[in-house]
Amino acid sequence: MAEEEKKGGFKSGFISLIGRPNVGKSTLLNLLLGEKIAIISDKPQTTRNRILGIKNHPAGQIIFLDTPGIHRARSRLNQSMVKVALDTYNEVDGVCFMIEADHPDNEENDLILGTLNKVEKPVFLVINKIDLIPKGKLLPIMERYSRLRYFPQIIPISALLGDGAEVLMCELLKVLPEGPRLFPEDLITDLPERFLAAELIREKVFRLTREEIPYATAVAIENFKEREEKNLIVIGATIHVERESQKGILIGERGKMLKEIGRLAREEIEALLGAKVFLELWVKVEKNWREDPRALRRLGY
Ligand SMILES: Nc1nc2c(ncn2[C@@H]2O[C@H](COP(=O)(O)OP(=O)(O)OP(=O)(O)O)[C@@H](O)[C@H]2O)c(=O)[nH]1
Ligand SMILES: [Mg+2]
Repeated sequence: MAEEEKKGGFKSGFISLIGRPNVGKSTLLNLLLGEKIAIISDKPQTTRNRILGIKNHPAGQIIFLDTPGIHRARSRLNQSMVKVALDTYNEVDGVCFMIEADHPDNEENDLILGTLNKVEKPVFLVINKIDLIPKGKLLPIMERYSRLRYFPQIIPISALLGDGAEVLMCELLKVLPEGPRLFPEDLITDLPERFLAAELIREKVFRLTREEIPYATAVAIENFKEREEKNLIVIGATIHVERESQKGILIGERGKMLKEIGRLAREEIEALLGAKVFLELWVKVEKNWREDPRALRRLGY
C-alpha cells in the first residue's frame, strides 16, 4: 500500500462521463489519464462501449467510465450504445454531464437532463470546448444550466488544450468515498489489448471514410499471437460492413484504402503495446449486422 493510502483520507470510486455524441468525453478521458485508451473522431457516435480508465491521483484513485454519446437511438446498435451509457448511472459515485460551450442548447442535452433526474449521486456540469468561445459567453451558459437542475460544481474545461483537468479532478475527489485503491496502481484500464487494437482499427475507419461507412463498420480480432522471442505481435482482424459497395470503398482502388487503415492502425498499436506488430486486415460483408441481436453480441455490442 502506498504511503498516502496508509495516512487515511485516501479516496476511491467511480465517475461516469456522460454527454451527447461528440462533446469530447473520450478526449477528456485520455487527457485525465495522460494516455490514449479511448478512440476519438470528429464524427458523432464514435464510442460504442464503456471504456474504463484508472487515474491514480495523489489524493485518490478515480475510475472513469467513458460512455457512448446519448442520442435518440434508432438501430439496435445505437440502442445498445445508449443503454451502456445509462447503465453506468447505477454503478458510479458521481456523474460528469458534459456539454459543449459552442452549442450548449439542444434537444439531446434536454434528453440527458431528463435521464439524470433519477440520479441521486452528485452530477457535475462540465462545459467543454471553452477554447471555441469568447470568455463572455461562458457565464450565461452557467447561469442557464444552474436553473435547470442542481450541480455541486460547474467546471469549464478544454479537453483539447488541457485546461481545467486538475480542477475537475480535485472537485471529483471531494465527493468520492474514502477507501483504498480498487485497481492495482500500474493498471490504466481493464480492457484487453485485443479490444484496444480493434478500436484503433475502427478509429482509422472513422478518420478515413465518410457518410454511412464508419457507422456500418465493426472490427473483430480473429487472431492475436505474441512471438516473444522476436518482440512481435501478429494480429489478424476482420472489418465487418453491411454492403458490398461499402466493402469496395473500404478496400479502395488496388487495396489502397485498406492499406492506409492498416498502416495508421499498426503504428498506434505498436506504440500502445510496445512491440512490433504485423497486422493483417480482411473486409467482410455481414448484411444488417446493426439490427441483428446475435451479430451484435458476437461483435461485442
Ligand atoms: N476545440 C475543441 N475540440 C475538442 C475539445 N474536446 C474534444 N474536441 C474535439 O471534439 C471531437 C469529438 O471528440 P470525442 O472525444 O471523440 O467526443 P466524444 O464525446 O467521446 O464522442 P462520442 O464517442 O461520439 O460520444 C474531436 O474532434 C475532438 O478533437 C475541446 O476542448 N476543444
Ligand atoms: Mg467517445
